[in-house]
Amino acid sequence: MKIGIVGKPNSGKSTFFRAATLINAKIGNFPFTTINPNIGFGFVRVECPEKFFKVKCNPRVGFCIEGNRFVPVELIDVAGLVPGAHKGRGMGNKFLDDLRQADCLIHVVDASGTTDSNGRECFDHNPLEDVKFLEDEINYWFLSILERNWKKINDVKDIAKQLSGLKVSTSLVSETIKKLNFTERIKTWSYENKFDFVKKLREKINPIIIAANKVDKVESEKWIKDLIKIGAIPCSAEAELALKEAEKNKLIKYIPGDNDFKIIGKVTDKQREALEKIKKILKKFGSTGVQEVINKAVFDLLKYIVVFPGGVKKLADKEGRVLPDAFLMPPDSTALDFAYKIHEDFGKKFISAVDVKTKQRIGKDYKLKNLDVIEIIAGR
Ligand SMILES: Nc1nc2c(ncn2[C@@H]2O[C@H](COP(=O)(O)OP(=O)(O)O)[C@@H](O)[C@H]2O)c(=O)[nH]1
Ligand SMILES: [Mg+2]
Repeated sequence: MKIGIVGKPNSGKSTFFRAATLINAKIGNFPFTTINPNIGFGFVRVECPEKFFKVKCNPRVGFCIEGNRFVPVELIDVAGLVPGAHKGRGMGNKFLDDLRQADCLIHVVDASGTTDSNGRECFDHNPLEDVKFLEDEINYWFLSILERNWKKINDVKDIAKQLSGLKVSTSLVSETIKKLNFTERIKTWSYENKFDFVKKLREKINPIIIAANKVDKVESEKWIKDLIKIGAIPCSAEAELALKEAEKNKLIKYIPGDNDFKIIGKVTDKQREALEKIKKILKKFGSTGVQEVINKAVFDLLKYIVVFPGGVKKLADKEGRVLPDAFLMPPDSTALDFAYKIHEDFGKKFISAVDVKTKQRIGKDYKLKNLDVIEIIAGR
């Protein structure tokens, strides 16, 4: 699972990325740290089944705080995007190449309207323009691939072939055409048809969630309602980063995504004042928004679920780790898919499975639910 963090310069992408990937090294085990400055691991937060089983888990990856399990997802801090990127302006082509890898995008928008389209400081820039601009930029990039190769394109298969680098399959092309009520005789398509087609396709392969960032700034009050109306999540990446750092320095107790924190260390007057300000943001919006954005991206946009391997007799692995693993599974995954995810041999030699919470036997076609704990029974 890879999530790209995108947006114009100075919207707060890197701050969001740092806030999301900063973890207290002392929390549990963590084999991977930041891969490089722009790629790292953030986390989705779910209720850990340790509560249900009344045990204490011991994650191999990610971590768990008071029954809140944090499961890693890869984040990419994509270079800033300026208008005209699809024509190669700025870091255009590099940007669009990064997109190829992402399952979905978090669009960090400056909701305070104090940066213009190119990322320069200004007054009163409408953030809704940024939303449209980013979508257009990607849509036009898709379109330019089609247009460039249009002479070679005769049917649905050819479209898929030209867009295969973007993980577009023939069936997805057909499905999209059907949704639009277009003819599969694509040579008859107008320019507008082509644009509508790539737009629909893009929504499927690069879905976008909007983080309405910098809500701690008063200027955001003018825009935030309209942003929420289009589904954006109010967010203060700077507040989340400050809380994570304070937590790391043992000044506060804070669980990422919570609507509150507790001061537990010696803080200066200045620190207390800053923390009080953040507290107000938490009260106003329910959280800093950073965790919510990541959770919404994975669970609402991509409709993934978290599934845990475990056994009816034993929830621990050979090393005695309780509920050591948590896997993100795509929508409609079955028990058999999960067996393959754990180990190819489990998949090949699958006999049956057990829902460990209910102790019910389930077959290979059983559709997994979020937070299922599943035991796979496989032959030798
Ligand atoms: N007030 C406020 N400033 C922020 C927030 N997030 C980022 N910034 C500031 O916006 C500027 C640009 O942030 P940065 O993360 O470098 O943006 P990027 O160019 O999109 O990576 C920096 O001065 C940040 O401190 C936020 O939530 N609130
Ligand atoms: Mg940056």
